Amino acid sequence: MPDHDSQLASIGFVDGVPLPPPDSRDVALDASEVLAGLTAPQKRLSPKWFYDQRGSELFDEICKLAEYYPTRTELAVMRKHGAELADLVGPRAAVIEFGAGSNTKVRLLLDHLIEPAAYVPVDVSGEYLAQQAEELASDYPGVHVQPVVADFTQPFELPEHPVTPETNLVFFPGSTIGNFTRAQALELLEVMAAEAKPGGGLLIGVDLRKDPAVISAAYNDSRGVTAEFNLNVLARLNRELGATFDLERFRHEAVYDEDQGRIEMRLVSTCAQTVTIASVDVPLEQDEYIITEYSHKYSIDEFRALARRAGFVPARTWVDDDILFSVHYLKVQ
Ligand code: AVJ
Repeated sequence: MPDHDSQLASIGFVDGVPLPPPDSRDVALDASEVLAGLTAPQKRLSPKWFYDQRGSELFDEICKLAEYYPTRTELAVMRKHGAELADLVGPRAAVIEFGAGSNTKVRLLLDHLIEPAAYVPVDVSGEYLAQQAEELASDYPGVHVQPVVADFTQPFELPEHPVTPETNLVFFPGSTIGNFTRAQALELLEVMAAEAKPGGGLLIGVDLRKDPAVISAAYNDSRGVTAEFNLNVLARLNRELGATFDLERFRHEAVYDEDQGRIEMRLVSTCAQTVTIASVDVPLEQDEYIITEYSHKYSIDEFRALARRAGFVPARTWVDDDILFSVHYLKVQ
């Protein structure tokens, strides 16, 4: 039974004083999922656990790095082609965002769309979702904002709207699709096609295959922010699960596999050691690593072919002048 203070804290108040708004899209740690990953033959941790308060701040720092091109390039592409996109989508769309990400991107989208009818952010993190939704609702009074707390990798029910939208536009920016393997990405695209419904569409940001040196630099920045972001997940396991990771005994590594078209982020054990997590001893050999994230890269044709298999018809793809990043608009017929 939670005490009075923690009950209040969970609804955003301590001693009657409102807590500062959460600025992390925190996904709670699941001890059994953590342990399953760390006791598997190839040790792994899910990238969804990166984004505690500190991790979210570090990710914002990453987005400002000279070497990390995806965020600013995607925004520039959306800004440049927003009017054309709005014409293609048509009026009174319901925007269904998979994951409540940065408000900046959905604002840019809503600013371009013709009389957008609704905004439905879907995320597992209810608190962050509610805060983002509230901000948007007050700035876009004409848009019916209705957050849905759900795991978007599984089919979910769309809410009823007071105004029937003309069309559904699923929105999945940021190349978050890259976190999923190609097989998982296909499944997720199938869920998106089902949510968009015939006549609807998908607007998705996808990082492109390119010179491996450019990709490597984006995940091995000279200031070491990505390394700190990666290592931060261990600090979080220590704090929240009482784990005994010594951050000095792990180093960040990000390797680009050109054949697979993906970055593999790792935490490498610099010596033979044993870490305890929730009373379970986990031995690590020297140079053994934990995979913390995949970031898949696609060619334009490769992504379109994958989307076709999920039931989409590619309508338009926009890229920047340097062909670093792609934004696809795909339709369900
Ligand atoms: C948020 C998954 C798109 O893969 O580039 C950035 C996360 N990890 N630097 C990416 C990330 C390390 C990012 N995504």
